Amino acid sequence: MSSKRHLEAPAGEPDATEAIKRNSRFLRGELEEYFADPITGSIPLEQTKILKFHGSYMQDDRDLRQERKEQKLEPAYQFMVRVRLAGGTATPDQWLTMDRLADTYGNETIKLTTRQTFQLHGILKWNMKNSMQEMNAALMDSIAACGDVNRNVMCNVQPYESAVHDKVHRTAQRISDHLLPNTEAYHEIWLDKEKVLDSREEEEPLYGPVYLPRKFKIGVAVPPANDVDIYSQDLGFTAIVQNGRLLGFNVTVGGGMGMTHGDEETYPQLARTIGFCPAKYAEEVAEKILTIQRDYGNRVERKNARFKYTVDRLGLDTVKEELEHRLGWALKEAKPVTFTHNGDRYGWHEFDGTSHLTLFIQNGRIADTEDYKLKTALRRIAEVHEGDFRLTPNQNVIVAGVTPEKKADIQALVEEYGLSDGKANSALRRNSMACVAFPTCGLAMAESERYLPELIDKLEHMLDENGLREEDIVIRMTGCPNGCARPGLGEIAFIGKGPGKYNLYLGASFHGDRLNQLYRENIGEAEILETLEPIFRHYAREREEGERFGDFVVRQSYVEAVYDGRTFHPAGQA
Ligand code: SRM
Ligand code: SF4
Repeated sequence: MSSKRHLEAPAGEPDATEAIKRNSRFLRGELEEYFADPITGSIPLEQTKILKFHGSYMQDDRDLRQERKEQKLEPAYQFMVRVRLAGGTATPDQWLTMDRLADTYGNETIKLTTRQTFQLHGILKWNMKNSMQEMNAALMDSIAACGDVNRNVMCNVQPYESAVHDKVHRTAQRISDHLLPNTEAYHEIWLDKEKVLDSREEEEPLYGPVYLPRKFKIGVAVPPANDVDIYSQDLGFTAIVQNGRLLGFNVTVGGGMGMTHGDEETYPQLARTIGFCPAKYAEEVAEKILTIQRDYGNRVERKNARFKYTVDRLGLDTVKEELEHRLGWALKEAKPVTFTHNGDRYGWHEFDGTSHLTLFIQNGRIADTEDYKLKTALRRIAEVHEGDFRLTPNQNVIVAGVTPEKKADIQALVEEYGLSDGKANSALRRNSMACVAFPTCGLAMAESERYLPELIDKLEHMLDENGLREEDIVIRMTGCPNGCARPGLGEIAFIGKGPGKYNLYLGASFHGDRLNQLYRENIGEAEILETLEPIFRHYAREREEGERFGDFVVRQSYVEAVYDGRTFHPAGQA
């Protein structure tokens, strides 16, 4: 697309992924052939890059890696599938489908993700097609859930709270639909749809033949809730509501969480506000911003290919000018916005004659254990529930739209299975989030989902001793610096460095508009506890009225405040 501005994408030899995308015949590759090949449980590396656009990753069980190597067996290859679920809404029937697929083809667990969707892990190659087809029968697919395209659009999760919330939710769904790739590849490969005679005749009007330089993420917030962490999104829409009417959205660009340890050219970044658009133009703004990234994003260096780097390279004013040029109209001045939290509201809430129950799901993992039958309990709720399920950006679930007739049945199941509405937990645990990491994530350097609950047990003792059990503090952990649990926005955050070792970051704001900063590098559990104990004590003693933990550690100079990711120090340069 041509532009009158002198904008350029970085010059140089394109990253190898660009050729793979270009030659994939609009995301077909040789997936069909390789998934039909019975000789191995894997597919070639090059094909895995195309598979991502179909919402799936090839993985292996890392707990078994060494043992299988010693036995001279190939790794325990398996596939993860991520569903496309704009705004995190699922019907009871869809819930029951995921529950069944997890048992039939997966590892008997469902993962609720930090972007409000379902993942299944542990699917063997031979079961992929059935899994996709059965999901499709329940009106779910995984198109564009991963890959260099627009991903799952996140949205504030209380659509029943008011008519405006519902309207905003529908906007998020429309943006998601509008930015879907056009290719029929998914339907041909997984659903046996008749083949397009010549895929060269297919078109991707929005994306073009090489799609985006990198993944692209959109979130829609309704203040005062910043549950979607709007400043972590490539593109954000913050609803502006006046007298119960949706006026439009403040538009924010260039957020992101990923970085590489020790590499100053990578950093988490906060999205910045460029203006306001009337509600009816949200899809158009999303489309034009996406095409700016398509045209000027970095296709040479993948580690700098996210939109946040494009924004920082071109400059905010230039991006805004280019957007307005493509729109043919100017954004208005942004409206003032106040966020008060980025977490979930647990327990029962009533709106509009129906009830909504937010349940705490530790790190989003739905599984049955000997003493906590969470998966069974949610299945039984889905069997009687007539409303829907809302997956939250904090890996929790809302049993939403419960009719007065069904409320007692659902509450009885909550009690029978001892389900947690979060309130019995410490406030720290209620505000915790950890990414998947081991054993399925191929990029994990340290444990996360399997370790954070245990670490919180120990931190809770300290909080109890200091009278801080009910103090909401946002704590996040990831097994590597890619940032899947948005750790840059944790008041306390741990980022995996190696087995049992983490970098400790402090000082993000409670409501998600300030990044944290490296405080200690490469420390194990004993040092983590030793480091945090005196800070908790100090906080209990000297905090000001209502002062948040993140604000306190900045005021007390434990760390500097970070409002621009370019002043964030990756590990090694603290
Ligand atoms: Fe993520 C890669 C899991 C949200 C940044 N992420 C991965 C992969 C697919 C590992 C891989 O590439 O092989 C992980 C699969 C683990 C597994 O076994 O399931 C993975 N990411 C997740 C999920 C499931 C974490 C969770 O516990 O919920 C989240 C799925 C979201 C979804 O439903 O779409 C998830 N990932 C995020 C977020 C948070 C967000 O988007 O709000 C981020 C940071 C925000 C951002 O993108 O800036 C995130 N994931 C990454 C990155 C780093 C991207 C970058 O800019 O450098 C990678 C690695 C990559 O892309 O190369 C990654
Ligand atoms: Fe894997 Fe790293 Fe993402 Fe955690 S943050 S799921 S370890 S890629």
